[in-house]
Amino acid sequence: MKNARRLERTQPPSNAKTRTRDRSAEVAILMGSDSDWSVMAGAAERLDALAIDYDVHVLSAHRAPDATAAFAREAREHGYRVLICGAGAAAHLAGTVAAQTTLPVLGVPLDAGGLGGLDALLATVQMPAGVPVGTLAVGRAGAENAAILAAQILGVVDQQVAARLDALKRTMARGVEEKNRRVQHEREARAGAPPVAPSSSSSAKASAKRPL
Ligand code: AIR
Repeated sequence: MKNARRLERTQPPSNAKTRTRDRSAEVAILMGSDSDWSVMAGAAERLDALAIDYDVHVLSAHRAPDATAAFAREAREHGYRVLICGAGAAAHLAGTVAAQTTLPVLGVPLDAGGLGGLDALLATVQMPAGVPVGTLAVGRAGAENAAILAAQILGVVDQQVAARLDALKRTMARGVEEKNRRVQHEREARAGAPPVAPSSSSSAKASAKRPL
């Protein structure tokens, strides 16, 4: 029952791309376990939004070392251009993939419990000279940024992807402007409001909700 619940929560949703090799996905999202999906879905969502084709595979540097090495060795001839690897704990997936390919490898350290993701961060980022892994932040932000960085790599030569990335930047900037407008309105509304008569309980509440 416990396992069933865990799978329900973490299984790639039915719209996740798990294509066969005859499709032309440019990005592969690799994960050390299906339990990583709830976070790595962030990469898939960003790639969807940027209209970039991708595959998703579970591979493991430790539990399936031969399949992992074979995938990495054949990735270029299968048409992939960027490999995103998310793993937790002793997260050697990105490193072992990078050892077998000259494609850019982006590593996403995940918090698999225990050390809050610091274990995975160190395992992913501390690569020896000669075998780079572009390491992103721990967790969801890292997964999303890996997708955006993959798009930026593709966007060096793909003008359509570059244009979608420009649009993303504009959308983010508009979002910040909107947040700033809201903060300024709240401040103005507070400044214009009549002062509240102090009482012991209301002053405690007021200090808990200090104006911005
Ligand atoms: N993992 C799997 N093989 C090697 C590693 N490092 C990681 C997975 C997951 C964690 O171990 O990436 O984050 C726990 O996996 P599971 O399958 O036990 O849930």
